[in-house]
Amino acid sequence: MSIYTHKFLVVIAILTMTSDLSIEYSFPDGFMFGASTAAYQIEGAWNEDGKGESIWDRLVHSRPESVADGSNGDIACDSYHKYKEDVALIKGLNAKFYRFSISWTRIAPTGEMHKLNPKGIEYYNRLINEVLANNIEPMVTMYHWDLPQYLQDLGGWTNSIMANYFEEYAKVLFSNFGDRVKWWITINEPMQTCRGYSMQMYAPYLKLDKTGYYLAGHTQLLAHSKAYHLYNEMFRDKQKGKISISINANMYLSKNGSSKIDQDAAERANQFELGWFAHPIFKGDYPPVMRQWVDRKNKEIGRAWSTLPKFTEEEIKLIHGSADFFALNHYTSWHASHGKDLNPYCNSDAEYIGSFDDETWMGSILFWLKVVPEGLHKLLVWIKNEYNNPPLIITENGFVDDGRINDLDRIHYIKTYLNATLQAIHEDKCNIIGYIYWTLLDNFEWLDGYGYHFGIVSVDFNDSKRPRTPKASYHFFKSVIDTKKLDGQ
Ligand code: PNW
Repeated sequence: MSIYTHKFLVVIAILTMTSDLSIEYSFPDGFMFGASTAAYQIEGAWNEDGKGESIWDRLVHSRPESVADGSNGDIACDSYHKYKEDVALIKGLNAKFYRFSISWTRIAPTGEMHKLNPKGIEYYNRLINEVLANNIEPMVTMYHWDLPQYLQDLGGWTNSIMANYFEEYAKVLFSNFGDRVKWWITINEPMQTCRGYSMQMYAPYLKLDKTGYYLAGHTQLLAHSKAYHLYNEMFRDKQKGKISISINANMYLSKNGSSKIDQDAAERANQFELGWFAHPIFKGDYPPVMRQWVDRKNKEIGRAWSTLPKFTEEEIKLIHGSADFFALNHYTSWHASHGKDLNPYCNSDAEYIGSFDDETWMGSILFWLKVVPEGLHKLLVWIKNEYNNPPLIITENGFVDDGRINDLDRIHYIKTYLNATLQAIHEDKCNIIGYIYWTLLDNFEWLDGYGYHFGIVSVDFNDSKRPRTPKASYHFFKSVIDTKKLDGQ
């Protein structure tokens, strides 16, 4: 990027900061800013240095038509080779955190832990050391959707044995990297994993309806809690890190504000998404409304058992309390009203109709992503009240566009969502300790391919060198981190 382009973007970023926000709060001292990536979306080198085949490798190679532009992550941002540039970009932001994920099949090509791949371990050692050498804290996601294909052949997350495999994998990660990694996320967005088993939204691209959906969720909760307890028993005293699981959730707002039936529908939707994973961890067992409604739905169709599996008393205790902080991934809000919806995004067991037709909500190029910062504010207060105000890090939040460098809509999104965060901190005393933007780099956006970009840094995918160019939003985000304010004063 020429020096002129750079200056131009800085000017744009600063002009955009001129505040249209009514009250100007500051981020507290020690507030942790960062940016996030995921292995399959950026690394490339899909079969290099002994890496095994993951469910994403299998899907994109065997069914390329399942990805919008027929593309794949074989090369992606080539971060496997260019990781130092990625770390330098985090450094340039003055961010405290780099959240990235580890590719399970680099560590263990089949997922079997007695057959490790030393070169994979070396790669993450190099990456972690580079991060630390730049005074950045690594936050490591153990699983961001790239299950070893071999484990999928055993049934993947629908087989409860996966919890044992995950615990062994976690042990290898704690043993090899835990001396330097102090922030762990076991699983990224368990609900989205389940959508890969129920509605072909991701790999392994299965259509197992509610049975696969709830089973995959159940196993992931068990896997998460096993990793958490393993850390407590074998590593915590020495390594002194923190562990959580990144739970994603829309905020559902009642469509007809004061209508009780719609308010109940919105509350149900929140319990069926966020509560599905947060309730077992922060309160114990599945949300009562979820248990009741799913069991009743099964009865209605004459099934003698429930598709929502049951935890034993012992499992409930193990899962309860298995997070050191609340890790929230949040992008958008929807309206909910009572009724039956055919939209597969809306869980039909919960009987709510999801909509996003509010003309005051700015849209994006993805139908599901609307700009609703007040939804984040409400969600943060909902979490505070529901789970007794846990320390919370927003581990993902981001906006999608066509990849333009002068990304004013992204600046608007970040600014208004950070303003909502500041309101929750200062007006509602929500215990929010960090914000990690999704994502550092434009990358492989799963089944949407390369036409949809969330990055604050652009990557030229037509150039084999994959050059990176910071966008206006990068400069804007940096000035927020530097000043701790949204108005740049
Ligand atoms: C996240 N929704 O997924 C993932 O963690 C990222 O890997 C991904 O690139 C990013 O968001 C953008 O899609 C989500 O429908 C996908 O609300 C969909 C939703 C939320 C998160």
